[in-house]
Amino acid sequence: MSNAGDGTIGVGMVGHAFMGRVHSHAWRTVHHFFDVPLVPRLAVLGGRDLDRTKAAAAKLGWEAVETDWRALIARDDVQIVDICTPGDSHKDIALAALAAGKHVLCEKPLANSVEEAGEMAEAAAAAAANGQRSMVAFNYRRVPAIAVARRMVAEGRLGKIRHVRAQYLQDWLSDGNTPMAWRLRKEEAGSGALGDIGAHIIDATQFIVGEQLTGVSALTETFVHKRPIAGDPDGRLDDVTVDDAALFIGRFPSGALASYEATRFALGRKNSMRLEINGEKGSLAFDFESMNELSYYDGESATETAGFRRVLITEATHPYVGAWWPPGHIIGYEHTFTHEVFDFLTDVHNGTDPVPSFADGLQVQQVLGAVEASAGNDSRWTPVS
Ligand code: SOE
Repeated sequence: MSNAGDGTIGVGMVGHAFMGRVHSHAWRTVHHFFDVPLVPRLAVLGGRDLDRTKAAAAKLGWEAVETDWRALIARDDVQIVDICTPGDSHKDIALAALAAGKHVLCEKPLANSVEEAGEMAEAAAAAAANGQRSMVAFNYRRVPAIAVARRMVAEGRLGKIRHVRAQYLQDWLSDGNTPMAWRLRKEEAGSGALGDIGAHIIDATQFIVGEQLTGVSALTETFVHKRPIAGDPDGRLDDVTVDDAALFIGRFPSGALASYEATRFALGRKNSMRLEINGEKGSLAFDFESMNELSYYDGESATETAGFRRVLITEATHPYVGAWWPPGHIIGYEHTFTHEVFDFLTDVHNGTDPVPSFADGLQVQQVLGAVEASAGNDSRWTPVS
């Protein structure tokens, strides 16, 4: 479906903070590096404040602005609605966009609750029958090294999987004087580190091992309960109503055991998403802070010089890499979003359903819900339903 039969397709994006900026970069650049079947037009940027949205549109390359997302959705020059807002508006915007016949890309986590995610997944499935495509933006699936890890597990290079170990470590909230933000209010974000970055390691590990968690036991903690309101002349504090850290263990149907840690208080770790998979025949280790590298231990060739090998994932044969630079000329965080919109545009053109789907987003939401239920019930073992 393209808006004028000229091989282009109009995008309307709601939100222009961090995710809006990196999505804009992806929509702007994708057709310069990938053979996209549809060239995206950055038609409309949605934001609440007219002046700030106009300034963002000028900086990020959007043709027009709207201060009401309903007006953005109603426009004839918008075929794709890209949701880059806090989680409390994901459901309303996605349901309205699907009802209006648009394709939808929605940032993670899909929603702020299992119930909301369920409504979204149901609406997306119905819309798919009408040729509308939807995707939840778990961008780390499109890190080449993570795509290679999934391929190696699927090929049996690690054998039967025994352990899945994932930590997502940031430190931008370590200082108790860091002001309040929407990510710290339950009514806006749904949860704290758990939904913001825990969702990523849940999705990334399930993507790599090719199966889904059946149950969890969890701990969550809020270290700093009150934070200053930015710019408040009286120095007033506001309540933090989400978790600052979440630790949980889980089990996969194959019997593999899993451990997860998500925190924004790991002082010194900036965006360290660390994954390690241990199998009968080999192990893989990854750290997003060295996102072009994968460490591989081949148990089949264990000799006196055995050890983890550093594999640079920058060959043209590696997923997505061929579109960029020669071997060794590494890529970054923003490239994963370009990969994401390339795949989304390809699915929209081909009439195939993107992954991760809203149903995948719902399943991650169900894991998040089980973690919160367990943490609130003496860390009791809680099935993922
Ligand atoms: C903040 O923790 C954040 O911006 C997340 O919201 C993103 O999903 C992650 O990619 C980087 O860190």
